[in-house]
Amino acid sequence: MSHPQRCYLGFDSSTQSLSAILIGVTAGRAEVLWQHVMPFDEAFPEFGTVHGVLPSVDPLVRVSSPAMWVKALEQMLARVAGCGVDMSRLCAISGCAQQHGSVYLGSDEAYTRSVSPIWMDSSTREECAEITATVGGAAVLAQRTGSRAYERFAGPQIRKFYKADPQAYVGTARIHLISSFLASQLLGADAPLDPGDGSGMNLMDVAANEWWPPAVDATAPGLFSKLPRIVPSASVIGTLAPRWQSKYGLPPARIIAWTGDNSSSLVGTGLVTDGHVVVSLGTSDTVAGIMRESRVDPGGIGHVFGAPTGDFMGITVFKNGSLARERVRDAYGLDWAGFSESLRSTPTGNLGRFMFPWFDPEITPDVPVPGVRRVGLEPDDVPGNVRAVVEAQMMAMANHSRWMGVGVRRIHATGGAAANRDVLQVMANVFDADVYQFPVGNSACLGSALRAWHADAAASADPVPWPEVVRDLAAPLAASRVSPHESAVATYADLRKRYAEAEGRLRGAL
Ligand code: XUL
Repeated sequence: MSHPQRCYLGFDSSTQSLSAILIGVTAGRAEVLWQHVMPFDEAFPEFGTVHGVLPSVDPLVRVSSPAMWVKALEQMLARVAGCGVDMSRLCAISGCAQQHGSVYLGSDEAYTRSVSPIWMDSSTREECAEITATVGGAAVLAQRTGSRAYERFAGPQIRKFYKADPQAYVGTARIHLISSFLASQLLGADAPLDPGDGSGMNLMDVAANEWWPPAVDATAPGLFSKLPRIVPSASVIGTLAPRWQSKYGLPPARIIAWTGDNSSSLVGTGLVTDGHVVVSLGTSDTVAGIMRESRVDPGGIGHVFGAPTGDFMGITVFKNGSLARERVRDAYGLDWAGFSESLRSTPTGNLGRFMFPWFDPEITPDVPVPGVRRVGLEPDDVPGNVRAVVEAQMMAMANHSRWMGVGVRRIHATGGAAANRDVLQVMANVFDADVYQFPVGNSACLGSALRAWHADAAASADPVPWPEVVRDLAAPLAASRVSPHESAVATYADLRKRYAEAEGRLRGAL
């Protein structure tokens, strides 16, 4: 193993696992030194999660365990300490987490709520309506906070908690997002939030990067004092707590503000300027890109979040991502090779047959009542259903990301399913864009390590420009390019319209 001058550690606390990546930087060149993934279900069975989520009788409720995330972080620190790299060179640590999840703490830092609602939760329809009405309508809320009210966003979730358990709410001194909660664990003190994650709350003024008082007041009484401070993404927020230094022999590394997984993924796929998009095929499927100015979606789909570069990011989020693909695969007893074979053996456009893979309530479009819908497709047609789920996801992503106004010529693909080139071929054909893969699969986690480097260099009065930070590890692999096929592009241009019409009809009938 080489001996880099400086090391940087990045974490990603996602829905299903905690990951860590350690990078080394020598004379401006970066390399990955070590990485590790801990899947929550297998590593921490005592918490009883399934795909990282606690079982719930109500299909709209999706919560997880903050105590599990802390345990994972501590175990990961132990692994980092024992990974064989000289840790005296560790200069800075950052991280990211699944967005929107909120953690509730008393003044003694004990949990005032043992569970955390996460991004998959859709149980706050009523609270969304109340907040929207109080601030003067969806357009006003979207204009200020970057999004109309969304059920998974922390603001509506906080309101629901306040209404359900006012006493516990009053006893709550601090409400963190998962990112700032885990950063606090590393600091051994209360950590601030960055705008990339703060913008996923329906509480922050996205242009000013400050809490927006009308939304804070509309959400719950006395909320302002319970919210963390907001600091720029590249802020040094302290050093690794003495407790971790002595327990694991780690140095007083700088802690850089944590962010949301989607903004971190922008860095981890080299998207530090506008003009391209990243499509992430993970537990959630997302389409995101950098925006120079905040342009809110007039249709009320999608969000404007803060970007790690200090710009804005446009993003559209789909709940039925990898778990929907897995459900189709499992329903027909396939493995991923069989899934790919089905894609290859079926015609582009699937003979005009559609699936709407709403296994869970969908975010985009807003589908509160789950249930898979098929148009012209028999449920027992194995390859037809495999093609249908992939085409549906790609057409929905292409249709519902048009509002960002980014002419998509090139897509940076990440997330587990981005390893599957048959899936990427459908993506290229539907979007009519070249699709690229990346050397490091976990772009959110890599983004954390790169953000740590970027912020540490800036704080050391030796700034490294973003294009240099992403050059070695987050550049698309030229040889991985998947290009669109002309005839398939024409087929999808027509099919996308028909898919959108069918989607509108189905939603109208809900
Ligand atoms: C973003 C969102 C998801 C989670 C997944 O708005 O809800 O992408 O961040 O971890």
